[in-house]
Amino acid sequence: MSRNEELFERSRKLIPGGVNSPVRAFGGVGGVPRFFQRGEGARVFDADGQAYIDYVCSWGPLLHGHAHPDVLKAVHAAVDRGLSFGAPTGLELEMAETLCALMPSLEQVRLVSSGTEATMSAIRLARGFTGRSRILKFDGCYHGHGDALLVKAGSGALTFGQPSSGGVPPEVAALTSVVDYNDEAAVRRAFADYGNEIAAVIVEPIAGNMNFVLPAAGFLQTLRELCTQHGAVLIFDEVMTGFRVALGGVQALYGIRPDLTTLGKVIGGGLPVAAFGGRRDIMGRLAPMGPVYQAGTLSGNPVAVSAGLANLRLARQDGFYDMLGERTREVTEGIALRGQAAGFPVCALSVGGMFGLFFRPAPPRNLAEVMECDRDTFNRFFHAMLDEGVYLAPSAYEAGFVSGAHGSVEIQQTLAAAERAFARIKA
Ligand code: KE4
Repeated sequence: MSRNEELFERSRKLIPGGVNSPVRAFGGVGGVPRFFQRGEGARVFDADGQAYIDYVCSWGPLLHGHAHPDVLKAVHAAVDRGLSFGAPTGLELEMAETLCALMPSLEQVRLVSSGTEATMSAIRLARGFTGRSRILKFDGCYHGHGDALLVKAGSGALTFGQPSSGGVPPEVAALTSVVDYNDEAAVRRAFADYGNEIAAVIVEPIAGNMNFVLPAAGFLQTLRELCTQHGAVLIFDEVMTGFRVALGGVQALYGIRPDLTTLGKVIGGGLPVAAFGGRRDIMGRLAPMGPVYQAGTLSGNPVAVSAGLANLRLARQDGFYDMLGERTREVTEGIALRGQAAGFPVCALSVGGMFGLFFRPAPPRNLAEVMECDRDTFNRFFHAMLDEGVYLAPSAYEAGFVSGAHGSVEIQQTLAAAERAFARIKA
């Protein structure tokens, strides 16, 4: 029995599914999850000492790879000054100044400890600000596990084929309307039918929880116009895309100004930092200034914020995103070409350091088209790549990530591994 199998067997006795987050259990791909014990640059090392080139990057945060010396140095310096104070620190101010400088739609921002907290708080704030209750979200988008948003969520729930979660009261789910991503007509109908009830529209402006789906031309602009017209709050959930696809996130790429934005992952550099922010008149309704309560013992934790600040400093280096986008395109398009050459209908799409690999002839435009991907072939490819020392996201419904530590050596090794993997699954 391998060490991974032994650890998994023991973990399942004490931790539901043996994991602390469902997608890690390999339920979507089968087999034994790898228990990692060390990460270094573009690589992770499992309990058996096996090395993998990592295309999950902790689901996005590790923009510069594992254990980047600048990030570790910042964390060590912070740790030596104490772990937490439950009081304001200058580091949180520095993080607020950095986020507001990099993302102009953020007039004010509040730090929290997870993307779920960020979206849950943004929803409550939008409801408090508008005095309305209805939320509009998109099928296949995942915004964390807050009750109001676990209605046809993507990511883990989709992977397990249960698009809505147990334990969410029907009364709560009834307040969340779900329409297809990129379906402008459906959004217009929703606003025509109950526009004056809608507190907020929340959207992944590039969807990364039903693999990787781009907004259709004009889609985000339409959301912006309809929200403005009906007094609804437009929330861009950039927990995954923020500082991942571009320095200013998707909102910078498409020139759309949301009313609120949620952030996470990259801004914590691998430690628990997330945030929500936006229009001052909306943020001003938050306690202690206004009636909408939101709080957190470890919000703005100085050690975690130090990691995030170091991560963002590295991201501001000239040309970083051009380089990252180029490398991501090279590796993902290279994999797709090798799949096509082996006779598989594989295609790839990427923006910045985030990508999708699809076992279908063309990139999907919504959840229904994502579900047409050949999941069985993906799963066989996933395991063949794992055997070749390449760690892809363990689900056909997740996006992948490249870091600044993925250099030409890692890219060439990945492409050679893909060639062998396609040959193996073809046989
Ligand atoms: P967390 O609560 O997991 O920090 O963030 C929730 C969240 C919110 N919004 C978006 C757009 C997200 O992608 C996420 C979390 N993403 C998943 C990856 N599909 C995290 C991985 C996991 O659930 O283990």
